Amino acid sequence: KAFTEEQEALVVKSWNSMKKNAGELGLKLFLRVFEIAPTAKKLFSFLKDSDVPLEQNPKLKPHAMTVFVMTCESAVQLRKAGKVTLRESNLRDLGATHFKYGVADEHFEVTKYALLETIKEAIPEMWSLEMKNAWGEAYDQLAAAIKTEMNPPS
Ligand code: HEM
Ligand code: ISQ
Repeated sequence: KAFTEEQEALVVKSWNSMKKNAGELGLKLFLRVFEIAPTAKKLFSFLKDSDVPLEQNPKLKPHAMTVFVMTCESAVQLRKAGKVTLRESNLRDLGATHFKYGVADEHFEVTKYALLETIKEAIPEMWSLEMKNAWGEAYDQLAAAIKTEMNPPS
């Protein structure tokens, strides 16, 4: 499935209007994921061993933004190269990390749903089916790339 220039533009345009609130949105994304899948909290080392409330965890915001930023980058790469082009080593590390912490396919589904809902609520006036599909496709391709590297380390 080809990723079009229009789709890239939809992702980049909406991200540009969201990124000033990136920390806030990232936090919302996390909370939404844990609302749907409370047990996913246990996957994150910095949440498992922490006494401070989730919203005050200093590691959360920078961490939470990565999914937004990387999905946006994925959209740009998909249009330019037709595939997700993280550096080979980075992709391998990402796969290894997610494998190590026990991330499952269902977690990727929940996170996709939460990501799309978070964007919709952040920019209701910009939201459209086309935008949903563009972010969804960029996320799917990125997730697929990570999953292919989710194997026991060799
Ligand atoms: C760590 C990105 C999906 C759970 C990370 C890191 C990045 C990242 C950049 C940091 C890697 C490192 O520290 O070496 C992404 C992207 C995703 C995705 C782009 C989807 C396209 C998921 C999903 C889950 C998940 C679906 C489960 C709900 C984790 C966990 C860690 C992690 C548990 C390790 C946190 C720790 O250090 O304790 N992810 N992730 N990720 N991610 Fe994801
Ligand atoms: C998965 N990996 C890294 C960061 C995340 C933030 C929110 C939801 C899922 C995530």
